[in-house]
Amino acid sequence: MTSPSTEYALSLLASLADAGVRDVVLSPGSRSQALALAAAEFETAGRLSVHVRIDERSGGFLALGLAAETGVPSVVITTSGTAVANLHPAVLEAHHSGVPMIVVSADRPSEMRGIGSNQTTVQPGLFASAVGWVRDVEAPRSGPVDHEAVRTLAREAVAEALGGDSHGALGRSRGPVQLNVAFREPLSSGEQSLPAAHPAPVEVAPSVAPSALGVDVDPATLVVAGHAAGPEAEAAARALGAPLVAEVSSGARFGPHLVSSYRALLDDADFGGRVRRVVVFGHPTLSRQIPSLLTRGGVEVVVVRAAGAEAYDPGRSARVVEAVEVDRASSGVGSTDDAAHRTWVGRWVHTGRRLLEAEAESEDAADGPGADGTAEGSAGRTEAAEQAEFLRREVQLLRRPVTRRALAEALWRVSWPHDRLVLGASRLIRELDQIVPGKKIPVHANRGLAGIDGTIATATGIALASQRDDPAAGTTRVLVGDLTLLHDVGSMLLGLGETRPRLQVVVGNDGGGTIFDGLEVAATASPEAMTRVQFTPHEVDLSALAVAYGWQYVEAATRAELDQALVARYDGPVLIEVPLSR
Ligand SMILES: Cc1ncc(C[n+]2csc(CCOP(=O)(O)OP(=O)(O)O)c2C)c(N)n1
Ligand SMILES: [Mg+2]
Repeated sequence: MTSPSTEYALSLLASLADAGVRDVVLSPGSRSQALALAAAEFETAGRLSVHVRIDERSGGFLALGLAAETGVPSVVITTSGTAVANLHPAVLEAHHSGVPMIVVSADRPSEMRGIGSNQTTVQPGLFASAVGWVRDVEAPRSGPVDHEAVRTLAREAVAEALGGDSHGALGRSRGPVQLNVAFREPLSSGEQSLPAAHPAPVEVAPSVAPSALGVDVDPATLVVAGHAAGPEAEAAARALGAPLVAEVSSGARFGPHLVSSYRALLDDADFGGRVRRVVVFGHPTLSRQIPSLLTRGGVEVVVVRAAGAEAYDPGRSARVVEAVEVDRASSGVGSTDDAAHRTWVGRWVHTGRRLLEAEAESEDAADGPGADGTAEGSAGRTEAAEQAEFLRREVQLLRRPVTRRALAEALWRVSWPHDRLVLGASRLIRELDQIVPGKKIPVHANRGLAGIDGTIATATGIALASQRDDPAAGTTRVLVGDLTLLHDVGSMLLGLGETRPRLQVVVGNDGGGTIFDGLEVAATASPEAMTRVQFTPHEVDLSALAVAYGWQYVEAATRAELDQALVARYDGPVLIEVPLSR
């Protein structure tokens, strides 16, 4: 005997899979049992990938990572009550970073709401304005399921998560939606017969024409690529003849127009001071120089709407457009203008590069005796002696403790286009942003709200999706601070039967949140108070955590150990701890 709950759950999951959904994340619960058991059947039939997590907070961020990597809405199923609320951080991040996600929350039927029933609260609307579409579905009754109606509902959920309307036109940004489904007893039945597959993935396409942007040296133009700007930003910089300031997770940090050491240049009157027009792609969050430039008088700002819900417009005066098309017709590209463009771009690129090299040399020099390789008294030495001296210095360097800069450089150096790099919030992403050169590699980060939460789960989702979909996929490496790791340590829990990804969690452990040491108030506040309430010190044994969760563990205290740890082969996930000084 089957039950209306199970019939409905089967119809809903079949419809979501037909509409293009590939990943379902779920956590155990009673009210959601019909959905969970149906999901297991769809996985056995090869029609959905199912991921099980005990903690809905991990489940929510796992769904976010899966969707961030695939671009396809992931489904996350929860039981009723606080279980739903545990998705809130991931839902907010998805809203602000424009990642498509479908929350399917199981609920009590209407007759059990509002009377103090166990595990029952007001679930529809729980996420307030963070979800663009909410449906509260009445508990299925006995009798045949209206498959057509369920199919329409599922397609609508997918289209809305992708930022489209039911006609497939892109109307708003991508993001999370909520389908609240009530279930009445009996909550499921063991008998499951799967509806046939009728795949018809929902597709949405932009319906607006791109705005034209003239190619002129006057106004002097700069392209800014914030988080998730994508390669369009790099192409636009070339087409406009403009320097490119690209944050490390922009997906546009490459190409001949890329500017290194952009903070220093933006602060300089001779560079940043000359900018008269800025074209912004993505969501810049990593420096104070960019918002300050965008709010300066006399600077025209064009913002190409990014994936997240809010357009980035710190000066509240930008021209916000859906896309830009560079209008070459109005320019003299190829004639005198071209030389002017080359000069404008060339100064930024070359000066930026020189600044970066100078910084690297001064860090090397400050990095301990014998590090700078000064060739004092080298005159008259034999070539063999010089070579021996060089090797000695190299070995010394490799034995030296890892600095933040060395950590950032090492991670960037070992990552390739088939790998994934995920950057946690806090100091280390800024370190990378300041020093790593251009390289076309996939970099993820939760920059919608820049929370330190959910980073391990997000990275797990990225690793699982990339390694399933691409047989040549490499390693996913996530770089986090110690507090960021500890905040999401529960996401290291991979239950029996769950896929164990090729994931390296690289944790720069400085014993607390050193980002707060850089706050202005740190200069005058009581050091004890700063340590207690901002730095929040701890002495957690990270190797013991790794053991507890069944992960491999490596400590990489020197540069040689770090290089080795990053390229070693592991069977499953590994925690690589890098001690850093406060
Ligand atoms: C959920 C959440 N809570 C609090 C913060 C504020 N916050 C930003 S960075 C940070 C400390 C991070 O410390 P750690 O991960 O050790 O990095 P470090 O700065 O030491 O490199 C905190 C608490 C946040 N971004 N997100
Ligand atoms: Mg720290």
